[in-house]
Amino acid sequence: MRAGLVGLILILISNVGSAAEYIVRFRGDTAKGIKALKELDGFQSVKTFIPQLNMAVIKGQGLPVSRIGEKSAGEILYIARNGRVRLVSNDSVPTLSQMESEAGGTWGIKASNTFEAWKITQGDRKIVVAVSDTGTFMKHFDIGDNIWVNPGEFGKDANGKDKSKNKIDDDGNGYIDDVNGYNFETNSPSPNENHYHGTHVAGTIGAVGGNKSGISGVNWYTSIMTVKFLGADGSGTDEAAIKTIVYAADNGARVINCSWGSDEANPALYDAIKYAMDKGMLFVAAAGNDSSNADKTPMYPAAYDLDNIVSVAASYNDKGELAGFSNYGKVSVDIVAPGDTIYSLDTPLRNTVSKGWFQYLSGTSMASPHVAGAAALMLAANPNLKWNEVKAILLETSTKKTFLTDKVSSGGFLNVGEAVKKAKFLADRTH
Ligand SMILES: [Ca+2]
Ligand SMILES: [Ca+2]
Ligand SMILES: [Ca+2]
Repeated sequence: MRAGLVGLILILISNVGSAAEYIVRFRGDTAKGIKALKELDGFQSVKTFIPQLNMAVIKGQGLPVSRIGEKSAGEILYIARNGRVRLVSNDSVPTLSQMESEAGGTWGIKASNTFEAWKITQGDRKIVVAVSDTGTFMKHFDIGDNIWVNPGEFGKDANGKDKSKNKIDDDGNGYIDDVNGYNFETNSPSPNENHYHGTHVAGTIGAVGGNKSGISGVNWYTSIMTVKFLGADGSGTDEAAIKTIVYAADNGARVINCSWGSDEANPALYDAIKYAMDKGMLFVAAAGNDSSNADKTPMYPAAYDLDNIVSVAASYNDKGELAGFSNYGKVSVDIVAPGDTIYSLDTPLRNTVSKGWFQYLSGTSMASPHVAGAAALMLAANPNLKWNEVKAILLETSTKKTFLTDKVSSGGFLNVGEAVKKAKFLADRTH
């Protein structure tokens, strides 16, 4: 009896002490917003600010959380939970015996008619694609040349020091030494991989082509900006996810790939994607691996109702038939792309069974980068396209399948060749 009572008291005490994190959006003036925060029951402290979105991340307890679209009339527009999201690849046993050849392409590259696109363009390093994920294994021989280099953090400073290591924010973007992107998991400059998911995604978009080794991504040449926030366990906070999106939009990415999500809608994350839309960035997202109709059981961010989002379902074959794990949805999912048993880059230094340079993974996580890669290739063919034109062409040129009519809004399977042809046609017509 006594021991039980002591246990109960301890539980009560620990509940009193447990603070949660929230993301708050202010109406306008930050000082007024903070004053309003201090009057809130349950508010404890401000942790950090996201100035581009007029947001603060705060600590508190039992604060009222708003849904998307709900805004108060006061200084605090809304309060969101600082929840967590997870990557959406399935656990799979890597198969390393088979090396899919570079010139022959991986099955996903072939099935999505990418060879036709390569007759027009093989990509362009001027086009920057952000990968918001677990990081990129920078030392992989088949990605190194396609890693984004921030021109403002590259070369020598006035004192002859390497700008990428001088501990100075040379380009004044708020981040010190962010030469290849940024690590929002640890708040440090190096977005190097500590998992394997992000490197695999980056490889599908832009593993170096034409180097006669490994594979080719959808783009032989591109610039991968790595914005890391998912950790070694494959999860990360909404706060850090938001920061990856804002960073990418602010620093020149035309496209971002987000192969992660959660079932909880978050108005702050929604607003970050809207901010990216206003900056002209296309947001390509994995539809989710719950075998669900996402119109009824959504996964976010893919299912947010925002025009710059392309939500991607996964196919397991070259006909474009849906993989059993893939989410679908006539309204909220847009297109199908290869996403089962996809061969791409691995991280040899990770401490697991594989330790190889390449591996197979499955998931809508793997389908999404085929579409993000296609968008980058279209922009290489026609850099003047706006995000809404890129999206419209991707959906319109997809190969229509009757069995996909009720599954995704386009009713089609990604056709990179036709999409790039259309992009090039529009470029030629306007010049
Ligand atoms: Ca900087
Ligand atoms: Ca620097
Ligand atoms: Ca290669």
